[in-house]
Amino acid sequence: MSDNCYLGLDLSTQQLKCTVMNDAHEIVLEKAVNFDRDLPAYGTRNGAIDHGNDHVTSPTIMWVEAMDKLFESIKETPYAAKICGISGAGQQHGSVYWSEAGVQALAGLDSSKSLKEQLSAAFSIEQSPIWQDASTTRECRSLEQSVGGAQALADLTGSKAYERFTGNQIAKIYAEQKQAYEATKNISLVSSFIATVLLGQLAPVDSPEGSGTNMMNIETHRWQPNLVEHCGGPELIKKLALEPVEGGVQLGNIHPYFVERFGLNPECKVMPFTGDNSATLVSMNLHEGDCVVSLGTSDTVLVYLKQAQATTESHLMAHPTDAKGYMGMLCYKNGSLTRQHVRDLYANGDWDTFNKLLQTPTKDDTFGFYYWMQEIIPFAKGIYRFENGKPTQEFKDPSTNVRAILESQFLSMRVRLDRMTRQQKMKRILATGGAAANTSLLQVLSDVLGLPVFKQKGMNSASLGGALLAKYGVKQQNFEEMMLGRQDEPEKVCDPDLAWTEKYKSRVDAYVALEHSVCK
Ligand code: XUL
Repeated sequence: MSDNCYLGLDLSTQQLKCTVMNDAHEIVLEKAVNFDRDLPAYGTRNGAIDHGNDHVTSPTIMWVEAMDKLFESIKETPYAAKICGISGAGQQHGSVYWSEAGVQALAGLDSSKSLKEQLSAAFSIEQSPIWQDASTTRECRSLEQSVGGAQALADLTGSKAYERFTGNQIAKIYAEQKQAYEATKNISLVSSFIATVLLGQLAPVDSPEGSGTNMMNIETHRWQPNLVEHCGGPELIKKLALEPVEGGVQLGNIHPYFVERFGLNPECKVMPFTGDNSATLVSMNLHEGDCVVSLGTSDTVLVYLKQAQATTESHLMAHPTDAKGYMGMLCYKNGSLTRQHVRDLYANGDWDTFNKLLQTPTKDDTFGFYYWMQEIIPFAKGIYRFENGKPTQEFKDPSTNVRAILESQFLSMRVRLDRMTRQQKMKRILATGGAAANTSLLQVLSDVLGLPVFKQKGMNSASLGGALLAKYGVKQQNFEEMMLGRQDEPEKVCDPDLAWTEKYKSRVDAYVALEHSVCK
């Protein structure tokens, strides 16, 4: 076995993480820079800045400084010189705006200075809009209209128009910040931004990331000219500059800056970076009938589809290691932060108390909908409760909220998963993300979906997926062959109580009707 190592990075909402893996796929190093804790000067909360009116950003230069810090700490380990490939993931949809000066600074990086020192004037827009931004509804409707409606756009790009999707974010900047837009030489996504810094020149997005823009054709994996022009005028195609590429291609060697400053190997290859969700899919090496439920800042449900049809409530994205396949995805904004909010209000801010309260399922005619932040599916905001079938400000026993939020989140997954997979039978859930550490919560998930829940070792699935994509690119090998015999079997953590599953099944119609009523 060689001494080679592979580095996976994950620039997520709250931190920049890394996983270093060896050829036997053993994790030899994990590190993280947490934005709120380690870079407090930027004043982020959970990694983001909320400007009100659903406008949410992160300071781009904070991500640069996080790269300085992370590579400083990798340098101190025995692995820096052994890393022969780097790939990784970024929170999806977020965008980075490079100025002409920024592009030049990148090409001439000087290893005696930090990245932050050299890139502080590199961005024509200093705050990157991120996936939590929901301020582009007008742009969304306009884009859909331009092609004949929401379903038509979904058929073309894999998704109807969503506020956080990059094309709509760019369209808002194009309309409202003309000067800054004109001063923008190139636009990266969060994922391709890291690859760009590592290469010292613009890196393309990969096709799964292109699927998160509302501007890429989901069949050809190329930018769709009429959509690109609708979002950012005739000059946008020049700012995007490069067509999307497939996972596993080699983009080039790492910039000498990282060799001189952090001791990386000059032959280290950089592969395209992907989205955090597609990287998670890679780390789980999904088989037919597997469904990933990732419980993090956002909750997502991921499936591997060989054939698919776009719907207006789920996403169809290109698959990171199968250019002909798809990743089907549901994405909820009210994930862990909203569960924590309910824990703080009703369970003394304590997970043990929360878990004890979970032991009593709610009654048949009790439902809650917790759209603390503007939700994505359904597009709704606010908290709504129903007891004895009637709306109520608060449950008679307020601790009911604890069980109600989980039942509601998981019933939504159940209903949409059926529609997205066209009732194709799922066999098991692979749970990941921070909240997957809570087995009581996973039991509710298992009961509502009627499926056993499994977990893989290691919690940083997106950065592990990045390390696997790095190896995939270095070895230029078939992905499934590369994974043969190299993965620990996931461990079963819960079996569903099928009597409860039946009860939930009988509640689905009432749930759908009430959800519909609160979305009006
Ligand atoms: C997916 C999405 C979120 C982010 C979180 O469409 O918006 O899951 O990728 O990092």
